[in-house]
Amino acid sequence: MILPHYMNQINKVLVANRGEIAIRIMRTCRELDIETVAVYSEADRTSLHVRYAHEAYLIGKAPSNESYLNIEKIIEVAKQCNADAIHPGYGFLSENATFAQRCNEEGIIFIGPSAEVIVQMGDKIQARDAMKKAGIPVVPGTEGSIETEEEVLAVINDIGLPVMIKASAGGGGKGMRLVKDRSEVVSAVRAARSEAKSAFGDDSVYIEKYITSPHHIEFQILADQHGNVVHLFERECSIQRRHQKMIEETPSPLMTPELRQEMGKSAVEAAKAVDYTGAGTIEFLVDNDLNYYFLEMNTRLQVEHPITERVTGIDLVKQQIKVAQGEKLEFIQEELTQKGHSIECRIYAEDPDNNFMPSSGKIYKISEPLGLGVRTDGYVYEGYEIPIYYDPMISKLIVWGNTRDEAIRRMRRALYEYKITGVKTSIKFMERIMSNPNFIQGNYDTHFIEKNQDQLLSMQPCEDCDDMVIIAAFIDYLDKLGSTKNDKKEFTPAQSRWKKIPYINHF
Ligand code: MV4
Repeated sequence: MILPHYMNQINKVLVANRGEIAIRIMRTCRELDIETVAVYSEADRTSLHVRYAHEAYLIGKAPSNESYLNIEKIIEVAKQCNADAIHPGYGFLSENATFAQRCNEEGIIFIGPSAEVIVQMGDKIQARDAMKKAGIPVVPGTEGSIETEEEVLAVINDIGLPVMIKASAGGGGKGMRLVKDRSEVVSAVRAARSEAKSAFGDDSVYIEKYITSPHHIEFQILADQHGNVVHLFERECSIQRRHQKMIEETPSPLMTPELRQEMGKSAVEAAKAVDYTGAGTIEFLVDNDLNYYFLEMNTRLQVEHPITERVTGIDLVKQQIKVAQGEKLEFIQEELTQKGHSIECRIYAEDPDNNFMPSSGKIYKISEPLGLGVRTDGYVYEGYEIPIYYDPMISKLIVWGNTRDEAIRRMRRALYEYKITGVKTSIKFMERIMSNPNFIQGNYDTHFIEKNQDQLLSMQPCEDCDDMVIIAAFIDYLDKLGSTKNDKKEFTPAQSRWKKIPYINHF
């Protein structure tokens, strides 16, 4: 397509990331006839994103601060290979304002929002104040940061206990302390401050009323450079463990059409209030009475974006690229609908039966699910050794169904088909969640994993049966191979007793 002169056509994108998201971004680039450039660390020489890209450049040693976080090295590669734009993916430099700024200075399009809005939303106190000014509901609490113990006690007099002390530079649960009693104030503030200081180099903190058992519901938004903003509905992200999301779904089982409309309107207003551009997410806490409160804004493409893509039919990476090169959004709010139901399970290389310990090693066999309504976004292959340096998430399994019930059944079927040997994975833990009565009823909040841990962590005696069946079949296959010269010996399929035993995931 030929763009008007004032727009910058993107012809080559450098993807400043690795793993599944690097490949996810490059897939859309290929569909748009955009050339792709991979960067990789010494630990990623054999990674799939390197092979998938049109060009690939080594940028440093395995630790991310010597490679995927090396701003100047990445900019240097982008200039050398004439990339028009950089897509940062999620994590690494995706919410780094300095990086966005450096791209601008070098005339490289940063596929994301402005450096200014990254700074503003990265500071939770500033974000909160901006949203409050714009009339978006925020959790009752302080305006600005708090300095003294007296200030904290005065706020507690005002809003009551319990409260949360939160780091302004925080997010994802770091630098956060719950205060249930006035006697805990001093130690909680001190702990939050020192954690924030060492993690972010900024020890400012603020206070919010503690919302008991909230839902974490976020809205996807898209904004162009011409003032148009739409939302692409919600994602229910309450199923998490230690601030690590495990399962996301859309629509949220908690949502009503009225609440969706109201929260969607708030999400669009939030984006407009800060002149946001690109794809972003407005996170809300929703309490049991369906009151909702702005929590944080994520200024990046998120891990869980595929479920939104599946129900809206919109390629979010394609839209990011289009608005980054100055195009107008090609749809209005009224044209967007949610069709059916989508669920994502994050597959981690970790052992759910050993306190979710990361499980590194070589992938021996992998067989991914296929069939109607199934998508996997991954990057590992047989023989690949998962590096210890990065996130243990190895793939995302995304399903779609006409109804929530159909989506859950399809997810159970797809998890059953998913076979990975060589490393431990969270697949069987996901199977248990998909069979949990509370999950099936849509009856869950951010405390789901703790509340259901007895059922979720109990080892089902027959869960390993499928592995046994595979081993039996493999032995049988070897036996068959060894007897090919003897044509008379017939191949008899392995008979499994284990298959006859009913177990939780037999449906
Ligand atoms: C809260 C909260 C309750 N009340 N704030 C955790 C991550 C950080 N981004 C904000 N978090 C929370 N903030 C108030 N005022 C409960 C949480 C929280 C949580 C939020 C979203 C998803 C999972 C969570 C798990 C525990 C606590």
